[in-house]
Amino acid sequence: VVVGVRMWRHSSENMKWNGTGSTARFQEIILERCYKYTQSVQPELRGRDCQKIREAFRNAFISKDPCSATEEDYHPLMKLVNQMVPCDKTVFWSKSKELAHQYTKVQRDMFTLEDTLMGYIADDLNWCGVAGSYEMNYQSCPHWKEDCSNNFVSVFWDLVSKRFAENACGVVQVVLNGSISNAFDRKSTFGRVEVHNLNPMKVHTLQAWVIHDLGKSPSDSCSGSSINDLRQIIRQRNIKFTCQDNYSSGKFLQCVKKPGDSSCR
Ligand code: N1C
Repeated sequence: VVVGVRMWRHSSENMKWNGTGSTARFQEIILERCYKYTQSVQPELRGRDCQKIREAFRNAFISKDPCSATEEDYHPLMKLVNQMVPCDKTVFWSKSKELAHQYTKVQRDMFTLEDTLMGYIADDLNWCGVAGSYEMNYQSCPHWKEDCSNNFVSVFWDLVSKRFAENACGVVQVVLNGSISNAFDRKSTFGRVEVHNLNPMKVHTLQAWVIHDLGKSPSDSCSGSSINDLRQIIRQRNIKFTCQDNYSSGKFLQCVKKPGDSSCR
């Protein structure tokens, strides 16, 4: 009976959050991705110690209150990874992740955040611990809206997005989704974090590409009010702004995937 009560208490403790739990095999995935990235994706990072990176990642959140994450928790991890992207090669995106990734896959020298080691390792994963325990919580993690915004996953993406933007230089690009009503959203990570952390001393121009999904009617464009918001914010920051609708190489990528579409002929 005692054992039963304990187990029940244990699992109810882990079920308390409203978000999805940690990704199964989180630790192994981190290590596998780190090896793959440093050995074959960007061999320039060959010197990075993946065991140490995994340990620093784990130490950032293990045994801590899952709703009290701070940037400082991730500083040891950031120090270990520390990667620069060459000027003119940064690609931001918002609500257009797949397209942006297709683009950098073909245009091998361009980088989205997921083409850097930190983004590559964490992409699509979920993680949280349990206060005072060395376990991860695979049952549930804090939901950003329903539980707390200072959870470890949100704080991680805000921090790495901020650093990614701070480090950008030259001409930088953003792929925006013209099939939604606000291609630029002030509340997105791009609008809330990245735009405000571009360094005008280093970033000359922001080039926006507004891409519509094939078959969907366009809902926003360079002349729409959301892009106008972005234009104003960027110009106020003394950075040049350009915008192009249905950028032809983005179009090309869509057509490679869906060659039968009428707009591809
Ligand atoms: O909120 P968003 O898009 O505008 O964020 C995208 C923007 C990109 O330019 C990236 O540099 O911010 C960076 N970024 C990621 O790279 C990333 N990978 C995975 C931000 N968030 C990222 N995620 C997860 O997707 C994360 O959980 C975050 O909350 C979502 C944001 O996706 P979005 O709204 O399409």
